Amino acid sequence: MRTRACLAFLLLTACTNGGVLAPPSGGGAQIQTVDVNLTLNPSSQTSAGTAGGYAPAVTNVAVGTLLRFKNSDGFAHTATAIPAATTFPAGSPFSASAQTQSGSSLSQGWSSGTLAAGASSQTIMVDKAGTYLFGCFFHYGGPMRSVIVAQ
Ligand SMILES: [Cu+2]
Repeated sequence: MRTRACLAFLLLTACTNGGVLAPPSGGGAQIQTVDVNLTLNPSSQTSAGTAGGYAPAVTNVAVGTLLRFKNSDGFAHTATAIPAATTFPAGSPFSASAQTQSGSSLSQGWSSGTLAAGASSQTIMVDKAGTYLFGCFFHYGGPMRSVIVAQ
Protein backbone atom coordinates (compact mmCIF):
# COMPACT_ATOMS: atom_id res chain seq x y z
CA MET A 1 0.00 0.00 0.00
CA ARG A 2 2.71 2.37 1.04
CA THR A 3 4.66 1.70 -2.19
CA ARG A 4 1.60 2.28 -4.34
CA ALA A 5 0.83 5.63 -2.72
CA CYS A 6 4.42 6.73 -3.20
CA LEU A 7 4.38 5.72 -6.86
CA ALA A 8 1.16 7.64 -7.41
CA PHE A 9 2.74 10.70 -5.84
CA LEU A 10 5.80 10.43 -8.06
CA LEU A 11 3.71 10.11 -11.19
CA LEU A 12 1.58 13.08 -10.22
CA THR A 13 4.66 15.18 -9.52
CA ALA A 14 6.30 14.24 -12.81
CA CYS A 15 3.15 15.05 -14.78
CA THR A 16 2.71 18.39 -13.07
CA ASN A 17 6.28 19.49 -13.69
CA GLY A 18 6.23 18.29 -17.28
CA GLY A 19 3.16 20.34 -18.09
CA VAL A 20 4.25 23.64 -16.58
CA LEU A 21 5.58 26.20 -19.02
CA ALA A 22 5.97 29.01 -16.53
CA PRO A 23 9.09 31.17 -16.77
CA PRO A 24 11.80 30.94 -14.11
CA SER A 25 11.46 32.78 -10.83
CA GLY A 26 10.84 36.47 -11.27
CA GLY A 27 8.01 35.59 -13.65
CA GLY A 28 6.51 37.63 -16.42
CA ALA A 29 9.03 36.74 -19.13
CA GLN A 30 7.42 36.62 -22.55
CA ILE A 31 7.63 33.38 -24.51
CA GLN A 32 8.23 33.74 -28.24
CA THR A 33 7.58 30.66 -30.34
CA VAL A 34 9.52 29.69 -33.46
CA ASP A 35 7.63 27.42 -35.85
CA VAL A 36 9.51 24.29 -36.94
CA ASN A 37 8.23 22.94 -40.25
CA LEU A 38 10.35 21.86 -43.22
CA THR A 39 7.23 21.06 -45.26
CA LEU A 40 5.67 24.50 -45.04
CA ASN A 41 8.41 27.04 -44.28
CA PRO A 42 10.23 27.97 -47.52
CA SER A 43 13.94 28.76 -47.87
CA SER A 44 15.06 32.36 -48.01
CA GLN A 45 18.27 34.36 -48.05
CA THR A 46 19.61 35.79 -44.79
CA SER A 47 22.85 37.49 -43.77
CA ALA A 48 24.14 34.05 -42.70
CA GLY A 49 23.25 32.29 -45.96
CA THR A 50 20.25 30.28 -47.09
CA ALA A 51 17.78 29.60 -44.28
CA GLY A 52 14.69 27.40 -44.32
CA GLY A 53 12.41 25.14 -42.33
CA TYR A 54 11.76 27.57 -39.49
CA ALA A 55 9.46 30.60 -39.29
CA PRO A 56 10.31 33.34 -39.09
CA ALA A 57 13.51 32.83 -41.12
CA VAL A 58 15.11 35.46 -38.87
CA THR A 59 13.68 35.66 -35.37
CA ASN A 60 14.12 39.05 -33.71
CA VAL A 61 13.89 38.84 -29.93
CA ALA A 62 14.51 41.07 -26.95
CA VAL A 63 16.99 40.05 -24.27
CA GLY A 64 14.97 38.67 -21.37
CA THR A 65 12.53 36.84 -23.63
CA LEU A 66 12.10 33.08 -23.56
CA LEU A 67 12.24 31.21 -26.86
CA ARG A 68 10.44 27.98 -27.61
CA PHE A 69 10.44 25.81 -30.74
CA LYS A 70 7.24 24.07 -31.79
CA ASN A 71 7.27 21.30 -34.40
CA SER A 72 4.12 21.78 -36.49
CA ASP A 73 5.39 19.33 -39.11
CA GLY A 74 4.40 15.69 -39.58
CA PHE A 75 7.85 14.29 -38.74
CA ALA A 76 10.74 14.84 -36.33
CA HIS A 77 13.13 17.78 -36.24
CA THR A 78 15.57 19.48 -33.86
CA ALA A 79 16.48 23.11 -33.27
CA THR A 80 20.17 23.01 -32.36
CA ALA A 81 22.65 25.84 -31.80
CA ILE A 82 25.58 26.24 -34.20
CA PRO A 83 28.17 27.75 -31.82
CA ALA A 84 30.46 30.59 -32.87
CA ALA A 85 29.27 30.78 -36.48
CA THR A 86 28.34 33.91 -38.42
CA THR A 87 27.52 32.07 -41.63
CA PHE A 88 26.00 28.62 -42.07
CA PRO A 89 28.76 25.98 -42.42
CA ALA A 90 28.67 24.11 -45.74
CA GLY A 91 28.30 20.70 -44.08
CA SER A 92 26.34 19.68 -41.02
CA PRO A 93 27.93 21.07 -37.85
CA PHE A 94 26.01 18.69 -35.59
CA SER A 95 26.88 15.53 -33.68
CA ALA A 96 24.44 12.90 -32.47
CA SER A 97 24.14 14.75 -29.14
CA ALA A 98 21.83 17.21 -30.95
CA GLN A 99 19.12 14.57 -30.60
CA THR A 100 19.16 14.97 -26.81
CA GLN A 101 17.63 18.05 -25.21
CA SER A 102 20.24 20.31 -23.61
CA GLY A 103 20.79 23.90 -22.53
CA SER A 104 18.51 26.73 -21.52
CA SER A 105 20.52 29.88 -22.35
CA LEU A 106 20.78 31.21 -25.89
CA SER A 107 24.44 32.23 -25.61
CA GLN A 108 25.45 28.77 -24.35
CA GLY A 109 25.20 25.48 -26.24
CA TRP A 110 21.63 24.20 -26.57
CA SER A 111 19.44 21.80 -28.46
CA SER A 112 15.73 21.06 -28.42
CA GLY A 113 16.60 17.39 -28.83
CA THR A 114 14.45 15.40 -31.21
CA LEU A 115 11.02 17.00 -31.40
CA ALA A 116 8.37 14.56 -32.57
CA ALA A 117 5.49 15.87 -34.72
CA GLY A 118 3.53 18.36 -32.63
CA ALA A 119 6.09 18.57 -29.81
CA SER A 120 7.51 21.73 -28.24
CA SER A 121 11.02 22.34 -26.92
CA GLN A 122 12.18 23.52 -23.53
CA THR A 123 12.25 27.30 -23.17
CA ILE A 124 15.57 28.98 -23.87
CA MET A 125 16.40 32.27 -22.17
CA VAL A 126 17.59 35.05 -24.46
CA ASP A 127 20.39 36.00 -22.08
CA LYS A 128 22.72 38.06 -24.27
CA ALA A 129 22.46 40.30 -27.34
CA GLY A 130 23.95 38.89 -30.53
CA THR A 131 23.28 36.89 -33.68
CA TYR A 132 22.83 33.16 -33.20
CA LEU A 133 22.58 30.44 -35.82
CA PHE A 134 20.84 27.12 -35.39
CA GLY A 135 19.57 24.25 -37.49
CA CYS A 136 18.07 20.78 -37.63
CA PHE A 137 20.20 17.71 -36.97
CA PHE A 138 18.21 15.64 -39.49
CA HIS A 139 17.76 18.12 -42.34
CA TYR A 140 20.58 20.63 -42.09
CA GLY A 141 21.19 20.32 -45.84
CA GLY A 142 17.45 20.79 -46.58
CA PRO A 143 18.32 23.54 -45.91
CA MET A 144 16.83 23.56 -42.43
CA ARG A 145 18.59 26.35 -40.53
CA SER A 146 17.76 29.77 -39.23
CA VAL A 147 18.91 32.90 -37.43
CA ILE A 148 18.06 34.50 -34.09
CA VAL A 149 18.90 38.16 -33.58
CA ALA A 150 18.75 39.18 -29.91
CA GLN A 151 18.76 42.84 -28.92
CU1 LIG B 1 14.38 18.75 -39.57
